[in-house]
Amino acid sequence: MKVFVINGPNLNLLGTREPEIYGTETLEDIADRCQTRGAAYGLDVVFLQSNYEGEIVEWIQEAIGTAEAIVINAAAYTHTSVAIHDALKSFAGLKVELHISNPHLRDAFRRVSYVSPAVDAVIAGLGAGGYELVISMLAEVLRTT
Ligand code: CA2
Repeated sequence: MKVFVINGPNLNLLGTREPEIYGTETLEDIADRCQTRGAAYGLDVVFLQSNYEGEIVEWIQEAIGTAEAIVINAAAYTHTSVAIHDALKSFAGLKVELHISNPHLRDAFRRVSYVSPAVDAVIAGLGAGGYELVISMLAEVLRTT
């Protein structure tokens, strides 16, 4: 079974700036941890990052018919993107919105999510470790449904 983990703009900078918010791990570290955790459950984790909204929409479309689940940290597009919302609505598998920080504890503009109404579950505020936790959770849900 395949899981797409899709990351939005600026997440390629993880581990280089703002460690007090986003921690010290790089996105590559997180990808490695997700793939190792996924492999332990027999899940093929496809880990992706783009700074471009259209590329993210295309990956969501690619997941249709290819993947059982999508984990998405749409980063700033979370708070703006109707295109990503619409693409997620077209994916019938399991969908989880993920944030490293808890956007509700931050700027007012981060309290709106266009992703949340299009997904099954939201995880936020658990740091980079949240990614691995979501992989384990998905493995469990996929095993039992
Ligand atoms: O907490 C999260 O995961 C966010 O999705 C991160 C986004 C932010 O716009 C969301 O409100 C919450 C920002 C990602 C930017 O990542 C950086 C990482 C290191 C240095 C600078 C930016």
